[in-house]
Amino acid sequence: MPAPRPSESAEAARAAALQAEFNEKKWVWVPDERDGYLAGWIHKEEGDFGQIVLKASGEIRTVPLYALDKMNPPKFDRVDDIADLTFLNKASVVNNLWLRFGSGNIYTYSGLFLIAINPYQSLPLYSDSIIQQYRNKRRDENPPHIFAVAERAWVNMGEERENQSILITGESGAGKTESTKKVIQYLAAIATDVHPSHSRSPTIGSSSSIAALPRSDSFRRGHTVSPSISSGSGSQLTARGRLGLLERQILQANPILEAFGNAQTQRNNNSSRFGKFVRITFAPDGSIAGANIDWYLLEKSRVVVRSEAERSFHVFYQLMVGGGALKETLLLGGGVEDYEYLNKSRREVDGVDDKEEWAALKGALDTVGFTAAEQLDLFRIVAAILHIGNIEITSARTDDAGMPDPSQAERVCHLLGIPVAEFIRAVLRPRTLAGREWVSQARTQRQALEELGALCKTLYEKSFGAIVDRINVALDRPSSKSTFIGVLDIAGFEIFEINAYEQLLINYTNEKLQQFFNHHMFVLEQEEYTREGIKWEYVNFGLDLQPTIDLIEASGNVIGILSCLDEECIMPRATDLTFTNKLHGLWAAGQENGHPGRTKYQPTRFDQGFIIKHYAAEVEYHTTGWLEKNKDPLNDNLTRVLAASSDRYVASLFAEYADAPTTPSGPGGPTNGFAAGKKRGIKKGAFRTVGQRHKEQLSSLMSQLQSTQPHFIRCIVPNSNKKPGRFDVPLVLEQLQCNGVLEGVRISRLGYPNRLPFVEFRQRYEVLTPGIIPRGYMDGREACRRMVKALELDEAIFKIGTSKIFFKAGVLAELEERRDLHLFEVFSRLQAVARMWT
Ligand code: AD9
Ligand code: MG
Repeated sequence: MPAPRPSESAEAARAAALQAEFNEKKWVWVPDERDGYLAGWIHKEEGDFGQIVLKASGEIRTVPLYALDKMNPPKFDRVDDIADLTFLNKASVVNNLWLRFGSGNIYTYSGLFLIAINPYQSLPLYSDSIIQQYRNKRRDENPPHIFAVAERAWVNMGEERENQSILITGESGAGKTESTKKVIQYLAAIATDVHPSHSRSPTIGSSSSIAALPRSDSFRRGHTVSPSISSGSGSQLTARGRLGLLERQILQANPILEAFGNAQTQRNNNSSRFGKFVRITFAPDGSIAGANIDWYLLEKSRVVVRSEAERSFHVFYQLMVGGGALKETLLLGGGVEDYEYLNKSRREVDGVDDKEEWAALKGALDTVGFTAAEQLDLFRIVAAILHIGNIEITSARTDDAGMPDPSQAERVCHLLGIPVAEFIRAVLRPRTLAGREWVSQARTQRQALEELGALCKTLYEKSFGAIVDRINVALDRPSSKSTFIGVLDIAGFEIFEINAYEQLLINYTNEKLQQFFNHHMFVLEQEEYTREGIKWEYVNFGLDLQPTIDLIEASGNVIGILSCLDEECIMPRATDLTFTNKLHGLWAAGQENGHPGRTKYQPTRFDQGFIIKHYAAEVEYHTTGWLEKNKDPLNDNLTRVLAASSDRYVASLFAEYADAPTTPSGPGGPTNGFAAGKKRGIKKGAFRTVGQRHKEQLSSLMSQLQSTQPHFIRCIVPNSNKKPGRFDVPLVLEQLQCNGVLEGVRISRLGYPNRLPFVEFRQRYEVLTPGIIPRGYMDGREACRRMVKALELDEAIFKIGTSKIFFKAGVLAELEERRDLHLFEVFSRLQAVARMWT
């Protein structure tokens, strides 16, 4: 055996010294309100309590023993994969992330997860040479990285001809969208790299096409806290023209989506206010064949209201600042301050030039292939919304709403291609059924304003949907031979001060995604154990989450929360309160008839609401406004006017209402388009509730995901100030709980989380069993068997497979300690010998 190099032996000595110091005391993690956990050692144990000396301060604390977590030996510091820790507890998980983050490693594996911590600064991690470093490499050949995940998806797709998905979740501002861009950047680079001839761009040919790839906007701006708004991705690319048209179009779809779907919020200057699933399809030769985008839950209410510190969607400001002559066509005089829907809250974002972003948006629309007329359609809707916001509604005699100056409505109607008189009537005096008579019913000022707000939300959402459809027309080239890699960028679990219907839908989504993860992990574990010929008897932990899911989505014999809400939406005189009481009643009945979700529900005692036990936490929901939020918000007087618009685009947005009944109707009063649709059996799809639509979309997403090999990325916000270098332990812990990383750790502990190939086990621990393994060749399995016997390990804490040995949590720590003790003795003896010679 070659003698170790000096640096190696120095390193080994340092490690041994650390371990020796570690062995002197019983190290533990002590929970601490401010810092999460503090390192300390047990000074004394008395009954159920321990006296702990804190390492940093020397302070002594008395802590119940159950609250303490064991510390991993120093050998495990900064491990690439948290699953390799021998003590798998919350404190060790977060400590490892903290240590790594402190040394510039924002990526860490935790079993099947890649954890990505937002660095809030430009790190040199995404260059051309880094892409090359990850090409054709296995996960364990490189430090953890998002490129390694993309690489694996790509390789698996090629080798197994199986679709892949990459599921990215996290809190707002955690870096999901940046991560999505990096995955797509990597895939576009390698697909072009592998098949440069495929690209249709004439300038292609250089093998280093990666050099032309976009950096994230924040990097381009070279500023940590600066928001990354749409333009960056791809604009450099276009300028250099290295990639083929299709690849450029795919990358340029993003700035369009971000202009219309992102906004500045308190947590993120470029916050996505919708979820998306982007599938990149590949031809059998590995070249990009097309792409397709699905979207979820656009926060359309933002066009009307938002907190004072936030903005509406970027496009409004871009158009107002950059629109130039187009503004005249759209009758937009003045500036942002002149529009009610923009001037009540923040107007600018630090470091963002809306004019520049406007140019980037126009460039992206051109690249993707939106014609001038199509672009005008989109901006006409944006302008119409601004004009609607400026319509003045007054309260005249009695309580009736009035519109003293119709000129504003005229502008709106001009842009939307609808007759002014009908529009005004639909807003101020819609016709409704009273008994058997059709009558015009006057609206109050508030009702009329709400109707206008609802109109803007619907217009915006429908137009957003049309934009995505149009992008798909440009990019989607389905073919039976292609396979895809889908990237899901969707908001993670949310627990706010007040949790509303939106939170229920997003948390329901995350519950399903977590179940998908648990199930996937279960299947993989089972496969591994079967491969290794090991018996195990766990229950499928994929099923753990089913009761909560049933509670929310069940329909048919037993009904869940969403169906209950749907039913209540067609009941005359129903209110949020009657809905809540009905839910409570269902739950009470469920206790008797055994509703699968009964243990996961609880009525709240004082507020109008209920509590759901999610995997992440118990969340209290307030049901105020749920009926309205779930219903079609527009009265059908208005939708019919819009469906009959002389403008082709506007009419197409409302086409589903075109064959709605010719008379406004419904038993429930003025705003019951939904009820009317239900009652009269209007063509399917016309009046789906928000809950129904989401349930269907989610189920379609889930079945797509189930046909893929999934990869999981969890993004983490390290602090609430968007600052580099700060790591707030309690904040990170909360996220690890909500995003399923700790759930993954929990289920891995049910099995034998640490596994070593026979060779590795023998190499490291053979020193502890001298003379047990004879010289010369010995079968790895047999060697392991002899070693564990000599080590006197309890049968219950290990399993020997066909190529690996599996351990329960904590066993490796003990072996490390024994190994160190042994090496220390050997070392002392050697030193004694050395002294004799000098
Ligand atoms: V939201 O739910 O859409 O509000 P995301 O998408 O999770 O949120 P986003 O990707 O937009 O967050 O990241 C927020 C900001 O963090 C970016 O604008 C960057 O300034 C910053 N960021 C995120 N990831 C990285 C990174 N890998 N390197 C540098 C980053 N900066
Ligand atoms: Mg985002």
